Amino acid sequence: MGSLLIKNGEIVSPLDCTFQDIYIEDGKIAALGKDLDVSADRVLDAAGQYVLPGGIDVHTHLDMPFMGEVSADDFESGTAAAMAGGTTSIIDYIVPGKGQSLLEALATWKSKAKTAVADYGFHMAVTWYSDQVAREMAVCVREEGIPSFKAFLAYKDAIMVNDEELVGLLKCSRELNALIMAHCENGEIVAELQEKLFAEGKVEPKYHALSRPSYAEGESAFRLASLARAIGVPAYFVHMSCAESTRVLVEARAQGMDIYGETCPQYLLLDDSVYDKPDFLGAAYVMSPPIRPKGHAESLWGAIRAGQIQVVGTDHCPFNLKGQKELGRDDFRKIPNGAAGIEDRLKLLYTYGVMKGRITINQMVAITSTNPAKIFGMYPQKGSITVGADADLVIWQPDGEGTISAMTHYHRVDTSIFEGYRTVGAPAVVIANGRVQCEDGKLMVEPGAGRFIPRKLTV
Ligand code: DUC
Ligand code: ZN
Ligand code: ZN
Ligand code: ZN
Repeated sequence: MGSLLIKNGEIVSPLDCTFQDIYIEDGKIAALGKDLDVSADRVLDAAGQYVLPGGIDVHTHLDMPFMGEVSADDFESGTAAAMAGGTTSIIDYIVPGKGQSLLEALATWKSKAKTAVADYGFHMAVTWYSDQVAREMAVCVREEGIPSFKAFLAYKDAIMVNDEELVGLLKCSRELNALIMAHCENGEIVAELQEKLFAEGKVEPKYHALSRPSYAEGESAFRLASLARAIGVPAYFVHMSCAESTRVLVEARAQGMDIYGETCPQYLLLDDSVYDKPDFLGAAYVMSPPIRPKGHAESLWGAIRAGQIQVVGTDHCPFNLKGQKELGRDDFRKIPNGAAGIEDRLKLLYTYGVMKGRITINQMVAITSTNPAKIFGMYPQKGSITVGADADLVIWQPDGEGTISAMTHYHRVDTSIFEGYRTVGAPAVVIANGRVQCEDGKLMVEPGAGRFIPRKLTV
């Protein structure tokens, strides 16, 4: 593998910005310093640009069977879109069916991931609980490099776990030193409201949102925090969307609990008026949790600024409007839940976070790369620009405007929930494991080049 020298860039970490050159050899950062006197196979001049640690998206669903469909991006197209947007590593969810062996599901996901162009890890969803599940969780942690497990507290009669199962899971995580993450929405409340609305003839996409109120997220977040507290383990709220779960998070942390929070760009930037779009276009925004009424996003931004929410992922889970979402034309309950975002995350956070003064560029690096690497056991190999770390880097061009559109994105899906959104700044060069993967918007990725990242928790 060749060597690479990045000169004159402004390196951004969660704590500071420094002007240093970066010398890369054999896929790793080999030297850092002012005016490095080394020769390299290629020299990139990053004057006037930032150098960020490669983005890490710890919430993706690639090639995932869900609600009778399969998410539209597979590991190749999904990780290629990620690279184009400056995200060089992902953690994807393995979702076994109820009663299915976790290790059997793991084998399926290993084979799906063979075409990944970016490095990837796995979280394991636990959709049922038994002694067998506990034994297989131990194998995941000790032999497979998978120390994080997700419980769905929604999707009743499908993948939801009840409180007894959740308690089993939390106790098992204590023994294994693993992290339990949860999709917090009360599945009983959702099922009740779905049935009521549908019986009243309310079938359009907007009723998806009305069947999943923010109080159902708050309840479920409080329940998870309380159970984790009783059992004495940390916990992680995935895709937080509202003020209620934010309050739970802030309060639990104030009481000394190890609880972490994640949100996504759609909850920071959109409001529920998206469901009023004509011609079934609201279906593109059908995801869970749903997009919230105005006001909730400000709580999320505040919590990010205060360091209470540590991670912004995407919950990238695209479904085409044609042929997939439209299966729910007469029944919002049948619209496959999810949307794309893996390619857009950094641009959106830079434009609507950093440029709008809501967060600093250092905070952007923290929530998109360093914090996820630390929380999920990939640091400092990932998420840091230090000697010895993987050379996953983004040379970020701070100006230059663009527009997000399904016509031009690399996501393999026919709609964008950020259609028409103006962006400022973009990744000029994306480097993963020392190789240039994307330059000026042109991808140079190699299917199968992505490597599995075995993880071990340290925080
Ligand atoms: N929510 C979604 O919108 N899609 C995938 C799974 C989830 O929890
Ligand atoms: Zn979820
Ligand atoms: Zn998800
Ligand atoms: Zn897009």
